[in-house]
Amino acid sequence: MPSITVKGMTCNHCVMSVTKALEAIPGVTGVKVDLLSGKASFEETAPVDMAVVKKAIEKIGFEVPG
Ligand SMILES: [Cu+2]
Repeated sequence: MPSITVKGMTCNHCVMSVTKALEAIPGVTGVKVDLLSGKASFEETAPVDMAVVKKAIEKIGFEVPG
C-alpha cells in the first residue's frame, strides 16, 4: 500500500480535503489519511504515479516533504 507524508493538516477538514483530492486520482482507492502522523495511504486499482499524488496534495495547499 503506497503512502505519502502530508504536511500542514490541522483538523478533520484537512483530512477530508486530502482524502477527496486523492480519491479523484484515477487508480486510487481506499484512501486513509491519518491526521496525527501526517500520513496518507491508499490502494491502487491501476499503477499510480507518486508525482501525480504529490501534485494533487500540493494543489489544495498542503506540503509533501522530499
Ligand atoms: Cu483543517
